[in-house]
Amino acid sequence: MVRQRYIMHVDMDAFFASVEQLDHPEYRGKPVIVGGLSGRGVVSTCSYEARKFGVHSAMPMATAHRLCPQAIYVQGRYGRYQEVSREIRKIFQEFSPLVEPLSIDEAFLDLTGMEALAGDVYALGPKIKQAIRERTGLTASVGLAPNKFLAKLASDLRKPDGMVIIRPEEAAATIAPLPVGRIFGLGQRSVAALEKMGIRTIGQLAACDPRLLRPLLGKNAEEIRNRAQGLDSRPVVPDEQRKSLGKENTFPVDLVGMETCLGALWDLCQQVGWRLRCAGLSGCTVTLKVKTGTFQLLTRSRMVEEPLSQDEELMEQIRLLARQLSWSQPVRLLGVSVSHLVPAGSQSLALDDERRQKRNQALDALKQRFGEDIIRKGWGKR
Ligand code: TTP
Ligand code: MG
Repeated sequence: MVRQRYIMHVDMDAFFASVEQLDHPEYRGKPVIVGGLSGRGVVSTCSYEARKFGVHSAMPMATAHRLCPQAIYVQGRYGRYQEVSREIRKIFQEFSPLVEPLSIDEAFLDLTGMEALAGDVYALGPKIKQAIRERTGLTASVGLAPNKFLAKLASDLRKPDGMVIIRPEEAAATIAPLPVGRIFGLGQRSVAALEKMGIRTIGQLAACDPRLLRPLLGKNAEEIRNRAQGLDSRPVVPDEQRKSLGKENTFPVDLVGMETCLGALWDLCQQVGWRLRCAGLSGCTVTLKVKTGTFQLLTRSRMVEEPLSQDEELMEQIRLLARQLSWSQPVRLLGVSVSHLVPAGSQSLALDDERRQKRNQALDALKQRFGEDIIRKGWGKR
């Protein structure tokens, strides 16, 4: 019998804006918009109060001003958000030794094996929300499901401050009525092509003959149909085990001009740099990925002599790569990734010690929470 997996996805609510409301009580309950305030800046995120006016991430600031002139506009304070992110990561690691951070404010946690120890694994959802609230003063939304796809979808269903469990037996019925656009990795163009064929919901896609999907979705057809059926066997992979580490963003509205794109790339560099440093890694190759509004895909890579992990170093390479491209077309997606990863610092032995120490600390925390038996019963047999 296949053992049931328990995957949790945790995502902070309106993260940057919530931190601003936390630090400035006078902002609470009001529309708060965080982002680049200079001429061509874009919105990083906004509070739920601002979302009612139609403001969203990656929107040009000028548009946000038009939609919600009364909002409080704040220049992002990345260092502060990283500080909070570090605290959240500590909490994640207290709940599972297998944590895959996706960005500064979200992660997958593999809780498989906890059933013998924690009793009801589903009770860990409210517990992690409570720990986050108590230790950071912020709210998170949590999804708990048998795989990554369903867990991420679940955490998004009742945002903000949501908690959604999708049990294996409920998965098909829960996702069937949702629009196909909810499937992560399915782009706008594929959604439009499916809609043209009358396939609007995930349920319709799940029931569709796979031969019909191949011409529309290409090599991803089978994977996407699996997702529509609620299936996803991808493991939770901690950053330390990755071959490359990156972040990309598809913008709700195409970005125009190199300056605007560089602003968005700086955001991405900070996120990638942060993940590298959290994982104790540096990288030797930097790659810039650009998808234009007409779906033309361009990538440029550079190797560096000294492995890097600092945001500014990463951005310097990205600037050099950006100069190799023409920015005459609108940009739909930007990505930054770093590969050929090596342990940060030249003293690899010292780092091994550090890793071992970190692992032992995580295990001690687990033992304290669930008793000495956790190691033997919990993670031995995966
Ligand atoms: P998200 O989790 O996508 O958004 P959010 O936390 O602000 O709101 P939600 O409640 O919907 O989860 O992103 C996390 C942070 O990353 C966000 O607070 C700001 C930053 N970010 C950008 O800087 N640019 C972007 O385009 C996006 C999507 C996020
Ligand atoms: Mg979030």
